[in-house]
Amino acid sequence: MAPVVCVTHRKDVDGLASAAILKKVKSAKVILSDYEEIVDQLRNIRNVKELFVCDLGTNEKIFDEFLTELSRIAITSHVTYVDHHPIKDEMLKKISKAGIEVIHSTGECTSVLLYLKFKEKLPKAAALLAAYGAVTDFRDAQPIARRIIEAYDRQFILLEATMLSYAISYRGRDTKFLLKVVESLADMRYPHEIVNVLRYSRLQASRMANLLREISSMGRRMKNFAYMETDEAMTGNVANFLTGAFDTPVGVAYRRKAEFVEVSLRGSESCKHDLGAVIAMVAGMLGGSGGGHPKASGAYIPQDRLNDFLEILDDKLN
Ligand SMILES: [Mn+2]
Repeated sequence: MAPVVCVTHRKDVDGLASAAILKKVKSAKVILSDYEEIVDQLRNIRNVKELFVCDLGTNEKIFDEFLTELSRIAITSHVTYVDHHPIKDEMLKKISKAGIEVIHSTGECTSVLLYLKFKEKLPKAAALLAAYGAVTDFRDAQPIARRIIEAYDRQFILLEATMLSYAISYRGRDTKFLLKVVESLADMRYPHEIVNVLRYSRLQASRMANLLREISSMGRRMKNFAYMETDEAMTGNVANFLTGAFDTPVGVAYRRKAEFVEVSLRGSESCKHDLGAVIAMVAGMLGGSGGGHPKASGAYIPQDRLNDFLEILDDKLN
């Protein structure tokens, strides 16, 4: 096992940019992860000098095992947990108490937090990595991210970050591609220069365009939100489109998987609810699990409770 390991969120630019920063500063070996994989992956980690866990919020369902594994690794290694997802104070305290270094803020995104920590050891261009993460995580108006972005051409950053985000959406399960992206970012290559990023981002753009055409005919409306079933992995985007197409404060998109449905919620500016808190409660009531941010959250709901889910959610969003 490599001396320094970084376990990071596979699904978005912030996670990959965080990994690239650690690859640059620490030559970290990168393990791509998500909420379903994380505990098993941590279980297999031993004999490392340092471990970084990045951009992976935890939830009630996995927290105990998550903490057990981090604590085990922390006995012999320096473990750092870097994240920006909302988390209960008591959970953060438990992580700290286990001897784990915690870098957490709900303001700035993970790549910005890591950039700040290692700024002295990074080339100047690494600020762009933090900027990409901030833009695609909607954290670009935060004070530090804003200052970083101001120093560059804003449109260049938006273009590069979005291109990367689209390519990742298109090939989100292609670990080989994602690791190549991390490596190239660590070499300070711009996203448009990375193999296949341009091509995949264009394909993703066509997919988005088709989806936009589809949404107004396939979406449905409850009293307090619009919803739609989709085969697309990008349920978050579909949820977002729904708020626009139906002019509702909340959009809900779901995708069927084995015995559950994967649900994404997105809130528009006019959404007055904390969607992370609402979905955690509703999912819990139905034997599923969920959580996230006030305007972007997600859940797993047992398939046979889908109709109940829609009804209860409509009620809670009233
Ligand atoms: Mn993030």
